[in-house]
Amino acid sequence: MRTRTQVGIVGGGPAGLLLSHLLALRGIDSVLIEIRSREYCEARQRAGVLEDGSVALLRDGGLADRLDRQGLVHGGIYLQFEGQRQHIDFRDLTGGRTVTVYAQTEVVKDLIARRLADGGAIEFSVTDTEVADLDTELPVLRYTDAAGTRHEVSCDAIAGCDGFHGICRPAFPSGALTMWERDYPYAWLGILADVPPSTDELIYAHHPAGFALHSLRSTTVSRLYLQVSPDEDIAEWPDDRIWAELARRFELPGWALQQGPILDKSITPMRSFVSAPMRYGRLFLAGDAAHIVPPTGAKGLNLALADVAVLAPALDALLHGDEQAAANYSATCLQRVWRSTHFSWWMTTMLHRTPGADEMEMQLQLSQLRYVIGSRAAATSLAENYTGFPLPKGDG
Ligand code: RFL
Ligand code: PHB
Repeated sequence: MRTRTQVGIVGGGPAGLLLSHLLALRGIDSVLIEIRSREYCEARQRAGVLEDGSVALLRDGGLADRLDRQGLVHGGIYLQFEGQRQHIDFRDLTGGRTVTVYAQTEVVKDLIARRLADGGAIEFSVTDTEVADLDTELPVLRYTDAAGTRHEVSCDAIAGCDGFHGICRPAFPSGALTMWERDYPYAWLGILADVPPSTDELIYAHHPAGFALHSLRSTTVSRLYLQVSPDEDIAEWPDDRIWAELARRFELPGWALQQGPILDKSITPMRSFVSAPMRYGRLFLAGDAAHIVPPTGAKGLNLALADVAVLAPALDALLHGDEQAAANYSATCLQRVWRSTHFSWWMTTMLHRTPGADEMEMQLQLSQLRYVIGSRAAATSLAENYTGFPLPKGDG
């Protein structure tokens, strides 16, 4: 079946879903295709921290009813090392900036519900997705829908929001992309637990046995992470072992980690990756399709949202004959991408134990952690990067 739309969107994660909504607000039609089912997309456990800029973007888009009611505003984080837990006060250091704890699952649920309520075209559970004719003015999106019908959609532009393993980045002609990549020799074992958080704000813990993070999803559900080896077998981690290891890495006199039923358990590899440019002809990449950060700085979701905040007005202008914002799209986004890539790498290498590293790594990390706690300038640098920089202004 042959059809026509203005923007074809590949991928129904936060980037693709928000883009389809921002375009709709500008009166631009899109078709969004997603290989997974709606249920799968809504249940996939990932990030949990939104920068103020991301919250404002969702609020300005009329998407924050539940976020404003259920999101938990945090004015800082704790850094734990050498047996002490130290607070970094974002509000004080940055003139009032905060972050909001609101799970990516909830952002995705809100976006899907809104698009469907507005009559938006989202096709879940598609197969055999292809993009073609990218350097023409009418690129093509092909897919087979859940009922088995093959579709060919002519588009004015295609947005590749299909994550790191998607088809859009590999559709760039060979030689069109430069890629930078770093794999880290550790992974995160993450759990979701049906237990109230044992902390009011996130705890990032440096420990000789490896990094640990205490995050949360609500006042009744906790999210915790342990540094493990990238080839770790999750079967080797029964619940008791996970709780014992978390208790060890967060240990503090007079404080106890509350335990509860584990609802979800998974291992995530850690990678830094940037590909540039984020555009080839009429194909534009956004979010994890173009860049990956290790989760230590809580930047992945925020970067994905920031990309599409730039892309929506750029596509609007392009569709109205003005090429300038589309020409600037990649360079505009990459500024933020590289800042977040550096910050995420810095947080990651300051807090994790490299397997086989000598004692010097530990001493350098502890010196840096003491500096962050002891110097207002160093703490401010962490705070302003963590809470995020203002989004570039859209041009219309
Ligand atoms: P997403 O969320 O990966 O969405 C991409 C969507 O594209 C679909 N897709 C396709 N659809 C159609 N055709 C194809 N050929 C397709 N190929 C793929 C996928 O099914 C998916 O629905 O990318 P997006 O929108 O750019 O959003 C980015 C964020 O999801 C991501 O940056 C963060 O979640 C990263 N991340 C984390 N970030 C944090 O800040 N804190 C975390 O704790 C955290 N945990 C994670 C994460 C990323 C993970 N992945 C990608 C391995 C845990 C995991 C497991
Ligand atoms: C999370 O809540 O999943 C989370 C929070 C902060 C991070 C990474 C993940 O740095």
